[in-house]
Amino acid sequence: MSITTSSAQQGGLWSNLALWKKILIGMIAGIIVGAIMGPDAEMLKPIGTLFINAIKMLIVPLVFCSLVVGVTAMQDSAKMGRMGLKSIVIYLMTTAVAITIGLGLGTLLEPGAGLNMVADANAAAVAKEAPSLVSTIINLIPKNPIEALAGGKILQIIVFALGLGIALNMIGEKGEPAVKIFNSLAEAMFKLTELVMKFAPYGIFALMAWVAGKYGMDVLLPLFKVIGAVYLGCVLHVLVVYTGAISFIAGLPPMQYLKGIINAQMMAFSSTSSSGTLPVSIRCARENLGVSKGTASFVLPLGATINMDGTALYQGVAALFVAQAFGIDLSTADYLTIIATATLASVGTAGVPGAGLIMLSLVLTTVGLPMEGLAIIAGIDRILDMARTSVNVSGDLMVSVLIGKSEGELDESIYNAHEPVTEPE
Ligand code: DAS
Repeated sequence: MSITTSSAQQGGLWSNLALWKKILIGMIAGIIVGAIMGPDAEMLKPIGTLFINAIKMLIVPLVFCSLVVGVTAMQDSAKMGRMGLKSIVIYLMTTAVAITIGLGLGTLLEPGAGLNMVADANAAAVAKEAPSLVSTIINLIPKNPIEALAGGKILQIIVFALGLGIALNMIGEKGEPAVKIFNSLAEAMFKLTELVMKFAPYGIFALMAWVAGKYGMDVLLPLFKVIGAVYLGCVLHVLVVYTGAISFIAGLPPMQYLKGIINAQMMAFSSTSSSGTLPVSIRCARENLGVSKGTASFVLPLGATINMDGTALYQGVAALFVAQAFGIDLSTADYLTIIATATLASVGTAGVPGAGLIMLSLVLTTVGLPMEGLAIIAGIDRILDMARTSVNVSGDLMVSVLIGKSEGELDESIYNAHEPVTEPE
């Protein structure tokens, strides 16, 4: 008699649950255990600290390698260069707008206000000298890139990676061996990120237990405010910025754009992966929006790699949530640093589930905000990732329409073939 066991029985229910479900269970279990244990839950914190340190371990190599790969992914032909340049200018502009919306909503809604959390003594004791704007700009260029890498000076690492990527493009064939190495290192770092995230449920369990034990249950309400702020920001960004660009820059009716991208948005929302949504994005661009094959197959993969408006917006909200939760006032230079870091770092965010959380640790590190805040956000990260990935993909498709239109590679008969959502009388 053959005994068949389901994969769940073979692997155990836990091992077959999706990671985000495990994280959610870890978060809820942590809150319950923390509520029961009270301050004694402090004993669980080291497990969470291990997870936070593992996340920190990823930042420098992941950002450096994925950025170099992102830049060298561009072709060097004149047309591709022109399209690449146009795409990147639009990407960076809409990303800066997105993070400004995030910071605006975070300031307006104050999701973290009243939490009065205290970070570790060593972190809280470091009095932040607000760097002047001039010194922030001067410090963008690393005097010693190795020291920048070793010291985790993120903005300097980003600038060096962008410069190295451009230089590798310019030396052509001679740069190919190095590009191959960076590609495999980037792949390895994505895999290591995946491995670290497997530990997330346990790390977040421990951190949420510590948080709930120390602060009580009133830590939950602010999380719902974070979700509300991110979702509101995402909807605003698509309905105002993207439809505005389609209407006023491409001169096209926006309803066809919104209708044409729905399938890609659904895929992005459920998969939380821009890269995983690419096949659907390319089909939407060509079959619904009339973008040519050449433009779609260049702009969309580039966008899935380096255009993450939803992620940048989320980082604005999350950074302010952490600052408010720990009662840390941010200076104007801090706000500008967050805008610069999140805009540039979104270039380094991989189009895979949860990548934005890793980038958030980068933004928090850059402005000296406590990493404990990351663990609180991590518990609801999947819910936030669904919205931000949908915006990331919507932005990629918007740019493909603008580039297609500007390069004369948009078939407006296909674009306008879509019946507008409200049938004309
Ligand atoms: N999930 C990422 C993406 O695929 C975005 C993120 O994690 O912020 O775009």
